[in-house]
Amino acid sequence: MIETTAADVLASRVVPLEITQAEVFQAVQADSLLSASLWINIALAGLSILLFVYMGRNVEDSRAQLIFVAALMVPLVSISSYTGLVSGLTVSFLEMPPGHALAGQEVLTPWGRYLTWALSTPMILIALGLLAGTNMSKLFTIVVADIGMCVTGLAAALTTSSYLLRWVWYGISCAFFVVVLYILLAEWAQDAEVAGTAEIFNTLKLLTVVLWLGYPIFWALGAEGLAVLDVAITSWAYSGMDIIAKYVFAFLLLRWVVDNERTVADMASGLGSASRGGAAPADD
Ligand code: RET
Repeated sequence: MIETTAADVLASRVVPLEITQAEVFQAVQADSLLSASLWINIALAGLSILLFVYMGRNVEDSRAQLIFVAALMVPLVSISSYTGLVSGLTVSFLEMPPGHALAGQEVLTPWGRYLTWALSTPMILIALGLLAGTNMSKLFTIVVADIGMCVTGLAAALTTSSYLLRWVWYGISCAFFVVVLYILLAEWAQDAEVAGTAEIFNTLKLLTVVLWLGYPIFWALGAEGLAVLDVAITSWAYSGMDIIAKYVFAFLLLRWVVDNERTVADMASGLGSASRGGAAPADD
């Protein structure tokens, strides 16, 4: 008589469907185009950290220091994010649901990206908001909407039960993104005029808006969406956009802050008094 133990059931039903972390790691390393897109970001994030610390060594104004800390967090989160991806820790092979172009196939899903965007993108926005002289309610709104965008984007990537629901999550994420774009383009652009930082703010705003629009486009075209582009090409698209949206962005911002520390220091203190609708300063 053949006895079936719990271990046999586990071995026959569960284990074959699971791919170990070591196998994911090997799969990532075996695709040289894919792994190069990750390693290059680890190297650039490391260099950016050293460069930004050096650039900020003499900054004394507290608002300027806060902008530096927020900007420095971007490559710090990034180096952790990409280390998670190359090691296979934050990458999974997920079976796509019926209706998807790759239905039934295991698609490499770098879900760690979307998770860590929930930490890095608020830092970018906090740095931009401080530059624009935002008030607290706009800063709170944009940061919450941004985290909402990243977390629902993560949900879109991880949903394997229904193809339709993947796109529902995608739609919710886009709705959050509209809030982010509105504050950047309408509210903060006006605040920056009042704060006297409009020129640099407008350059960084343009860079941010154009690049950030690329992320949902590549998600939709990549293997997780319509599967028009393959995994390695999509990964390079994200990595390329990351390089400009994070390291180049932060470098331009910090270089301006170092050269214009007085302007930053002279901005109204606190979050709000420089913007329309903020509390009026007392006369006495
Ligand atoms: C997703 C898919 C769902 C719809 C939308 C997205 C937007 C993502 C964005 C990401 C920006 C990331 C950056 C990372 C830097 O560390 C999640 C791709 C709207 C805008 C700038």
